[in-house]
Amino acid sequence: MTKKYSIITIFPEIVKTYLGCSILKRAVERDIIHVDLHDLRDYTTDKHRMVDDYPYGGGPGMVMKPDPFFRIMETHWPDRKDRRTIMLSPRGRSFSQALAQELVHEERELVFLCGRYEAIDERVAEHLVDDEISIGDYILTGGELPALVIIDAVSRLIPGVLGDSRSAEDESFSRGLLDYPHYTRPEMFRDMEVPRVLLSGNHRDIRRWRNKQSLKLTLQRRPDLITADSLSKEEILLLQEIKEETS
Ligand code: 9WO
Repeated sequence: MTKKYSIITIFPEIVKTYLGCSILKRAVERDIIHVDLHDLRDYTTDKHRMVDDYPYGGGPGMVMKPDPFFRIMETHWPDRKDRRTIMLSPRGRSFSQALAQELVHEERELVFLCGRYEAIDERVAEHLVDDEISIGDYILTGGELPALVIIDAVSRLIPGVLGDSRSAEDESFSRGLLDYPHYTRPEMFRDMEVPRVLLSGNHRDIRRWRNKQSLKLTLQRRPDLITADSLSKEEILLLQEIKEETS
């Protein structure tokens, strides 16, 4: 089944460019994903195709008008049950690998509303939107990049989008640890060597080394990711070793 996304934006070109490259391009060509782009200005009714207006109550900047959003939703998704409408917003719930997993299993079409200017009229969020999602605590100039971030993270979870052999790799992040260090040829670059164990051909030792490096990095950089119930017996032993080495 094709995964369907729709993006509502006043800058469809931004989105089109990214989706026309690399892995997502191939996924579109293979009908694994399908993306409809909608220019919000096509749903205005005035001759200047205005999508913004002054804020009631005053203040800086412009606010996106509700009418074009309501018109586009009524045109394409008259029935709410056919779509899950996502607004990209710094006040939304945080995007994460777990939310990407939830969205990849969503049966309904994913419809992304991308705002611009200072804000969108609150009645859009209240009446049209199922989820507000934030990709991080910063302000951008619009919701297009966050929509692409979400489509990217969700699409790579669909079987066949990446090489199939790579799908198992995701387990490491969904298990909640940082990735271990990677190396490729040459064995000696300038004066920098590849760790010997990776050249040993001993796959048990390699797995153990990688596991330990993952734990070490996670402990150093993201200790918040390590919780008592997230670790296996082997990992608890490795953690012990790391703590002894560094004390
Ligand atoms: C501007 C602003 C200024 C001061 C305090 C809070 C503020 N919020 C905004 C704002 O949301 N501006 C917008 C720009 C309006 C519509 C879309 N824009 C947006 C979306 N900027 N940043 C995002 C976003 C979305 C998801 N995850 C991170 C950022």
